[in-house]
Amino acid sequence: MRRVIFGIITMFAVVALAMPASAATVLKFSSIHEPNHPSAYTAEFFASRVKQLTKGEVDVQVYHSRQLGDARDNVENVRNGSIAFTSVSISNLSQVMPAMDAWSLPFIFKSDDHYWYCLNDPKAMEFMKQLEPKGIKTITWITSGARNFFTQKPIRTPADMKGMKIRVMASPVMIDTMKAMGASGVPVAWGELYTALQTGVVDGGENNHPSVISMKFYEVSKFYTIDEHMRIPDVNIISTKVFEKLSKSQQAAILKAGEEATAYMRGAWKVAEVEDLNKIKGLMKEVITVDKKPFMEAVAPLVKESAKKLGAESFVDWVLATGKNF
Ligand code: GTR
Repeated sequence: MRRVIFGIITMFAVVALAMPASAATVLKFSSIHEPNHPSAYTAEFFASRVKQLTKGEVDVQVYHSRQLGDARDNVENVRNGSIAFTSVSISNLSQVMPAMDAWSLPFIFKSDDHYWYCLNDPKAMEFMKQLEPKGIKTITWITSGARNFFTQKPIRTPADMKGMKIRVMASPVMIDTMKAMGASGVPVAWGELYTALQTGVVDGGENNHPSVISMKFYEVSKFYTIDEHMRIPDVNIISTKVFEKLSKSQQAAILKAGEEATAYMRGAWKVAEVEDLNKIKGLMKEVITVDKKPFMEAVAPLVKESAKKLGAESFVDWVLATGKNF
């Protein structure tokens, strides 16, 4: 009898051990970046911290390289809750709320320090809260550095941009900025830009050093002009539909992992920027560092005008005012 009871107990124990305490909640994270881009490995870092902090209750699965869609699809899929997370440029959120395009305004941040000063001020996250009624909760900032031009012909002054077609995101401010500089801004999806450069649909694009390397744009453009015309943050966002279904402690863990991801990425980004600019120097015909002044002058009227048009005047005024300290 004792052996039978012991056998039954052992059987239950084995079954209990084989079963997880409760099945983990699996949440999808869509990244448009290649695995060697800091944003993609920050998504992996975020996923592993969420798992640790929730003791395995939440399993974030990262899909990189647009496997689940390009930026615009990701935004829609986060809104409808079919994916939980994405990292996206705030420019691409202007499709949801035009005021978000204020972040794309050229030269509003004086430097990387000024940019981080603003991001770390609660006002910046307050601004992002406007998206919550639209189904998007911003978890944290994912830096995206400063944007520069990669083109077939050299750009040394705005006059060289005349007639050029420059790829931009689907952002009215980016289109207006290219126009003010003398070029035309052509919206093309991120995943289609390589081919657009190769086939001459556009004469150039603009982005940060790590993206030029991860997307191999150096293979299909010759000149790299460093003018740092924009610093548009990416944000790690979660579907409010998904967030609301999580327990309070899981929500807190996600926000904590987000904060850690920002800090992690800030360091990783610095390293990638230095390494990737060096690679660009070896891979492209010429890296041109321009005098920014004529570029800034060309777009100066646009900043005030657009801020007003977007209904983001007080936000932009605050960003510009804080720049005086940098
Ligand atoms: C990258 C950014 C992406 C995307 C891309 C683009 O720097 O990290 O979110 O916006 O630029 O230009 O489409």
